[in-house]
Amino acid sequence: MKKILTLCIIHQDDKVLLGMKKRGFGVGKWNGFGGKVERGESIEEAARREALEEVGVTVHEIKKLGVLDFCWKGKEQDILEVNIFKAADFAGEPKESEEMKPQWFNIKDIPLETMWSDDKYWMALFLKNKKFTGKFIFSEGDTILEYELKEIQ
Ligand code: 8OG
Repeated sequence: MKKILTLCIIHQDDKVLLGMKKRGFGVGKWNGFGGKVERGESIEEAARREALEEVGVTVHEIKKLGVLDFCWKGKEQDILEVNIFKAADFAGEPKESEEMKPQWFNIKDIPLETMWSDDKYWMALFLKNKKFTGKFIFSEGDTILEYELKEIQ
């Protein structure tokens, strides 16, 4: 079974807005904002809704840069498809929610060691506005066993 999720990272000039996940899946990690696509909504609508719910901002133009599949060894049929968007402009003030505590990071200080372990593979492409697809297979937690990642046009 495949679950479709979104991830929206706000990137302005030399900084990105991330949130510390306070509960649930990925707790204790810095990440962009996102979650599951709900019935009846498009992937892009879900990305916008999640940004509003998790950090209180209305993102303006968003651009899909990446589509990554994740699964865990032994359960390869259960795939999380994460659609990664970039937003530059938004309305509202980022504010803490029950799920996320937001913070701006300079791009040279992105806390990759406290993010999902795959993020260090694709973050450079994301920051350069490159499009990419890939697949990561994890063992326990987020230890990467195998991966493929390619830039697309
Ligand atoms: O609704 P929930 O909080 O469970 O959504 C999970 C969020 O985490 C969603 O925004 C997608 C995102 N996410 C994964 N896997 C990975 C990953 O490997 N790296 C990053 N950066 N985000 C991920 O589900």
